[in-house]
Amino acid sequence: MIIRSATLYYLVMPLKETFKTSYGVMKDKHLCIIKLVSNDGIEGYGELDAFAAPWYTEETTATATLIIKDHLLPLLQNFELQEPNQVNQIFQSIRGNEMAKAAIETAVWDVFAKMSNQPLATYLGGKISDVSVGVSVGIKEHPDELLQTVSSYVNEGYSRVKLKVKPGFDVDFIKQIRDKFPELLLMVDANSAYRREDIAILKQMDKYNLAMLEQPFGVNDLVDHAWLQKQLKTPICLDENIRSLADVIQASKLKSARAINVKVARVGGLTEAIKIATFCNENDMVAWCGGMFEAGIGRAHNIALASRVEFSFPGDISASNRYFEKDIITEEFVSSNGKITTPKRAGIGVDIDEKSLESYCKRWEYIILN
Ligand code: OSB
Ligand code: MG
Repeated sequence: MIIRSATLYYLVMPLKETFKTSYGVMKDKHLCIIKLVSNDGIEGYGELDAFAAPWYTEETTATATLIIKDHLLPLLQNFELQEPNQVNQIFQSIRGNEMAKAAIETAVWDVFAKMSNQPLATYLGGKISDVSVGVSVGIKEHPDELLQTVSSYVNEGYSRVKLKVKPGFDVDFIKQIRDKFPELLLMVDANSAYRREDIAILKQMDKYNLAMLEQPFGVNDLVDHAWLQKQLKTPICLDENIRSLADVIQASKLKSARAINVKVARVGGLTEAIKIATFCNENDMVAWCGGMFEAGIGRAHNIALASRVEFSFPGDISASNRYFEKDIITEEFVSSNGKITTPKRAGIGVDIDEKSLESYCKRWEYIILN
């Protein structure tokens, strides 16, 4: 299979609800939809989920599209691909830039799954047809406001709730939720907002039977995370620290964490995500599927990945309507009883809603690879 063309659609999608993390506030999701077309005319879709500004990782929509156009697509030009895992290998010559790589790599997986006439989930080795899903809730001004939001998601049936926390917006908020929902599968995500000096607060959080504490310390602080994990019963989950299987191996050797938030975008695509999940499974770590406020295409890739048996813990994969008034696919993802069903048609199994795509699209580029 040879990729013959790529189209990049630059979208800005307003979020239904402003999302606040320890990094700041997000109102709109910037993303690119990538359409690749093979020499046989098969279309594969990928999604570039870098944000507009480099607050989560270094990449932005602008830097990632530059890398895609100037460095990644040229590597695929006239390259006869035998199978999708090759893309991960070919892209090794480009350092970092995982989100740019994932956008192209996932689209290639879609082409191959369509060529073999299988749903992407099956093609990836997925066995679960109803994927357990959770919801990630932003920081609120007051615990009552948080309680209201969490209650509505619990009523919708989500299997797990993740609360964003930062100093001053942590223990009281967690207590309020835990008191009201003693049995809820509850976790928190600090997006790197704490330091060793905050150990007393972190030990307080440890009392609320949290399923995980995600990324409490800095993005390179594997040693500090190991120091913290020794003192907590709550499993630490790493997010920003992890860009590859090699990073997970380091974390495992240092005992920095007992769980990994596997984001397809942050680790450069599906091949690396599966390698990480496999390693975790064999080394007593929990792997689960994270999210980046994906639109329908990125969401389809996440759901396909999460259909593999390694992903036993509910992912940050909510229904389309948790994020956007209208998604860019014709049949939006819905959750029922905390589960989302994997699409049954070949490839990602969802179709672009052209009208919706157009309504969010600021510009597009068509690139011929020959
Ligand atoms: O830290 O997991 C995170 C969203 C954007 C950037 C980072 C994170 C998140 C989320 C939301 O937690 C996950 C989702 O529902 O897509
Ligand atoms: Mg996180």
